[in-house]
Amino acid sequence: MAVKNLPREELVRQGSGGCPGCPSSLALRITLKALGKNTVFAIPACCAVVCLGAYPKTAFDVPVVSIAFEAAAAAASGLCAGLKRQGKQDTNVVVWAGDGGTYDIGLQALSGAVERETDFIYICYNNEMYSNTGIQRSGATPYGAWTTTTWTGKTEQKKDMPAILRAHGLPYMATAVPGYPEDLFRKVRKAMSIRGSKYIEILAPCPPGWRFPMDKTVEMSKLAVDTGAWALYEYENGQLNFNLKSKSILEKKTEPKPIEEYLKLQGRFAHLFKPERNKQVLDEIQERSHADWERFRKQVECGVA
Ligand SMILES: Cc1ncc(C[n+]2csc(CCOP(=O)(O)OP(=O)(O)O)c2C)c(N)n1
Ligand code: SF4
Repeated sequence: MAVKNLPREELVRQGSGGCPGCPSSLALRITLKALGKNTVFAIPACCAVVCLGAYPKTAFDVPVVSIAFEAAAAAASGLCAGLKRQGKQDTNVVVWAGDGGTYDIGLQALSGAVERETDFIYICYNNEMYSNTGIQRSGATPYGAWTTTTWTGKTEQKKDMPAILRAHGLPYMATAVPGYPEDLFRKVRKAMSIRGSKYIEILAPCPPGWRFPMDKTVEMSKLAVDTGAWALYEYENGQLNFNLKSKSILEKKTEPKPIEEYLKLQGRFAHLFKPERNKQVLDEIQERSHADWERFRKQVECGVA
């Protein structure tokens, strides 16, 4: 579906407290266009709930359960049980959480809800840090990135959260970026058509946290895909299927752009370029990315995800 054909109805109202260029708010608008009004959200502590949902004003045009940081997926299980009891099984139960609430503090609840085969969609908008509380590192922060708790660059690699989810044997998972709204819309609609637990992870380039101009959010998310720093794919029936530019990178029809082109536009990696270029760390990041793609190729070849 082309962007111009997406539903006109806006379920994220004007006047939210999100920063200009907020990737979470942008992705949420697209996601809600796919979900429609028959939706209830469970949202843990994160930017989305603070910026869009603060009482007595709210930018959400659907009901939201604002829940403790660690408990969003458990709340979704409860919502599903309550709706089932009321005979309302056609309502979309959706968690919208940051990477802190997903990779770190909400992981146990998420794992439990998926194991219980809760019929919900869990969406992680991954801005690769705890932005709401002042840009601290999370389990999703990439190697080398500055945050207020990794002053000289993170020295550990990020978790492979999608692989952890796939290991739960869930029926559907997908990745997306705000820069390709049609792709995100289609994936949300697909998740809605499948029973059981679905997981979607959206890369969310955050201008204040990543230190780039606020009019570049869409561009940054597309550059993540073009450089292979972020892969667009779906996992269904035990198979991985790559989408858009990521498909041609996987099939070696397109060479990804050098990852430096993506990193050098983000102030959080400025220490890798100034006062001089840190060849060792930049090479490590590039090699790691190549290795990730080789692993994807093997997984697709062998049909093992
Ligand atoms: C148990 C608990 N610990 C810490 C906090 C403080 N806190 C609120 S939001 C937040 C950061 C959330 O990070 P993330 O989930 O990545 O979402 P983002 O802020 O990036 O949107 C933290 C640490 C809290 N509310 N509850
Ligand atoms: S800090 Fe980032 S994720 Fe949070 S509201 Fe601002 S742009 Fe959005």
